[in-house]
Amino acid sequence: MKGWWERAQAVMPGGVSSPVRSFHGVGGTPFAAVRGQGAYLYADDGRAYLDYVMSYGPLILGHAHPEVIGAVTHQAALGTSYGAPTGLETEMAELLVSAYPGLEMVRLVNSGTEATMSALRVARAATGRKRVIKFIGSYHGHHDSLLVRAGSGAATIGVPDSAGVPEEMTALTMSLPYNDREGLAAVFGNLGSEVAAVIVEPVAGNMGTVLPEPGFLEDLRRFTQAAGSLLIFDEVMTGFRVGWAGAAGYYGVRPDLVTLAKVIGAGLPVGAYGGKREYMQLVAPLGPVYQAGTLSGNPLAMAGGLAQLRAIGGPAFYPPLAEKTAALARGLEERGRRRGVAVAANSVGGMMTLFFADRAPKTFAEVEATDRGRYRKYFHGMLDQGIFLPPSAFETVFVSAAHEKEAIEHTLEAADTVFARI
Ligand code: KE4
Repeated sequence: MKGWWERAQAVMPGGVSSPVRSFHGVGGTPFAAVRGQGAYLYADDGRAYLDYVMSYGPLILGHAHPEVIGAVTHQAALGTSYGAPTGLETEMAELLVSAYPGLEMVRLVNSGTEATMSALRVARAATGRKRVIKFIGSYHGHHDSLLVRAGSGAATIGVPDSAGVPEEMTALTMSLPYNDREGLAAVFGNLGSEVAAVIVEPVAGNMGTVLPEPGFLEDLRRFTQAAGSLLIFDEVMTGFRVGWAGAAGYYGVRPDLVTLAKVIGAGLPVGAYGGKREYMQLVAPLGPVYQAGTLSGNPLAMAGGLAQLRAIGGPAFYPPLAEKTAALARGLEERGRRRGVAVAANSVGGMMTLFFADRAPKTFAEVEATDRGRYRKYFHGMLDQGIFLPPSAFETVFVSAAHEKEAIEHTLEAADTVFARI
């Protein structure tokens, strides 16, 4: 589409429907995508990119997986939305309950933002408390309470605390450094009885991939339990990405509430929040916590998500994906260091990030201290070689089942060329 970027910028803020897509974090002009197939994304100028953004997480089987497309196409012919309960959403809810540790009841919504916003409301209603704790550099969607010292696009464009959010809305939100076990102990020592919930990305993915230090998640479980606060695992990104039972299953720590999205919708708008029955029974129409959505449980999203989850099939899908992802991470580290470039990677399940630093960051402050100028050069060097990485040092690389070993090898060779000149 000739002059599409000028036209887009004329009628949409930054020309995009979500800020990170604007390349604001790396400079340059984004391409317009027209088709996805397997591990490849096709631009309107005909270029094919080996894709490691993968719609920021949902496409764990790759673009346009035949079973997903078949299910969505079939469902579309039956209608796009009914405004009435469907068997599809029950099947989705039953699948999530069967897969996720401690999940007894779930509500489907249309995005990760809706899921975390609603989970927070349930936690505040369940405890009768107001304060919440989040972690600096984590992103839980763009609702007021949690758009505080946020990661992802907010950090990318330098607005971790958004304009337009009254301080009254964030006064009840405390932010701690990720992995800060001492800080956590201190806050719970002083204010534990006032804390409604801690919301955490059990693997941080919105400051690049940052892993929980041993004991961090266990401390969160222990402190919240002792204080009568709820522990919310925001698994919008890690759910069905690091394992069939999410990060809760992977690390063996069970939250009170969990939020999911991305993979469970296979690229269609979806989110979910849920947990113990005692909490979810507070949600309307059963209880006093109001939450609703015109398109919640949408049949197309349910059909696509169910097809993807059924094609994944269960826990056995993840070890090969994790090994492929770890091989990419190790290979990038080896080639960067061989070229004298300080690089370090974090990787778990089908997600990873290469940081331009001597060692892999454990907090947002350490991510901020990485060489983001070099990341920009790396991003564009790889893009010139037909490899599309996240256009921000605060995002995560997603590997899918469609990324063959040859594609990983090609990526490593391309990176070697780029490391040699940045
Ligand atoms: P959405 O409202 O974008 O569906 O989900 C918000 C959200 C909540 N929790 C976690 C852990 C998330 O990673 C996200 C969204 N992830 C970003 C990627 N870093 C979305 C990309 C974008 O904003 O365009």
